[in-house]
This record gives sequence, C-alpha cells and structure tokens, in this order.
Amino acid sequence: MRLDIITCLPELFDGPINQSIVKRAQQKGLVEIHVHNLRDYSTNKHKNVDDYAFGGGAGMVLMIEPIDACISKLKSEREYQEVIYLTPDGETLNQGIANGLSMNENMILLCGHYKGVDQRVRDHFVTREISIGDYVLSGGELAAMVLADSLIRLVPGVLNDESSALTDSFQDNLLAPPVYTRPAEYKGWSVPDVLTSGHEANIEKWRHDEAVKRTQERRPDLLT
Ligand code: 6GU
Repeated sequence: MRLDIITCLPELFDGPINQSIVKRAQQKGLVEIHVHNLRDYSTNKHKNVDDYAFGGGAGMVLMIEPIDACISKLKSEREYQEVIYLTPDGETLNQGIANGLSMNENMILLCGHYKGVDQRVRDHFVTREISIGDYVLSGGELAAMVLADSLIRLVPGVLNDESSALTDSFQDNLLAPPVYTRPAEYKGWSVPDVLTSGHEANIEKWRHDEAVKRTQERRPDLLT
C-alpha cells in the first residue's frame, strides 16, 4: 500500500507514523508513506497556499491551484484508487470503511486546514470524504494519521500475529473481550479460571460471551 499525504504542515508527520507498527511496515516494504508539502506546489512568489473566502467571513481557504498541481503530478506517476479528503463533514470512519480501503494499492490523503479547501477541489478531485468523529480538530493531519494507522495495520504481513487484526474490537461488530497476563494472581485479584484451564473451546466461548456482554453494556448500538 502506498499513501501520498498532501498537507501544509508536513512536520506533523515526523512522529507517529514513523514509530512502532507503522515504522516496521515501512521497513518491511509493505507500506510506503510519502508526505508532500503543499507549499512546494504554490505558484506565487510568497508560496501562499490559502486565500480569503469569496463572500467574506473569517478564516482562510486552501486554494485549488497548488492542490491540483500536486494531485496531477502524483496521478501522472501512478494510478490512484481514491483521493480522500479528511474533513469533519465527511462520512465517519469505522472499521468497515477501514477494511474496505485497506484493499487499495495507492491512495492520496488530502489534509484540509483553516476553513477547508476550495469546493472545486472536492467536486473535481476528491473521490471520498472522511471524518474521524463528531468533534472539530484544527486540521486534517491528525485525522489522516488516524486513518493511515487504521489502514496500515490491515495490510497482510504488517501485524506479526496475522490473526490478531481479526480479533480486534469492531471487527465483527463486537467489542473485544477482557485480556489478562501473568501473574495469575495479584493482590488477591485473580484471572478467570477458564483462561488458565487450557480448554480451548471453553476459552473461545468465554471470550465470545464476554464480548457480547461488554458490547451490550457499552455499545448496544453496535448490536442492532
Ligand atoms: Cl477529518 N478534520 C478536522 N479538521 N476535524 C475533524 C475531522 C477531520 N474529523 C473529526 N474532526
């Protein structure tokens, strides 16, 4: 999977996506992440990428020209299945959307900032608009990192125990069951007996029952 991230704050991507699982996925050659500084595609001498909104009002709008220049250059080099714009008015990301998008080879993630991007970018370049929840972030960068992380861990070979993505919360519309590790007893708090019984079928049944119970208690909306 290759992700091309377009942003006017490329420094923000120095951290999370170069650590841990995502770092290993890149080192293994399973994933490529390329961050593009929108400013590098600005055509004016001040390297501006935003301007005042027509009609007035507070806040700057990202201009279409540098975005077009960047997207067009990328598209001339390879084919992209999606151009995703991260925006609070997009469809809310969930595991089903992540699973679907993880099948793609090449995707562009466009991060908005300030008051967003010129609507013509959305009308003519963007194929999908995604939000990560009903709250407002100061830009799409953190949302792009959340989306990238959710996709990368689904690429075959990225997780060491390949089956582990299948037992995540949400993967079957159930929250994940409780987990325990050693010691089996701590300050009188003990691990459920079934987990140390070695009885595979009973353990599976217990995990499923606990997942259903937890989902009923915390997220009944997932069961309907
Ligand atoms: Cl994708 N962008 C911004 N700015 N805020 C958000 C968001 C995205 N998703 C939730 N809040």
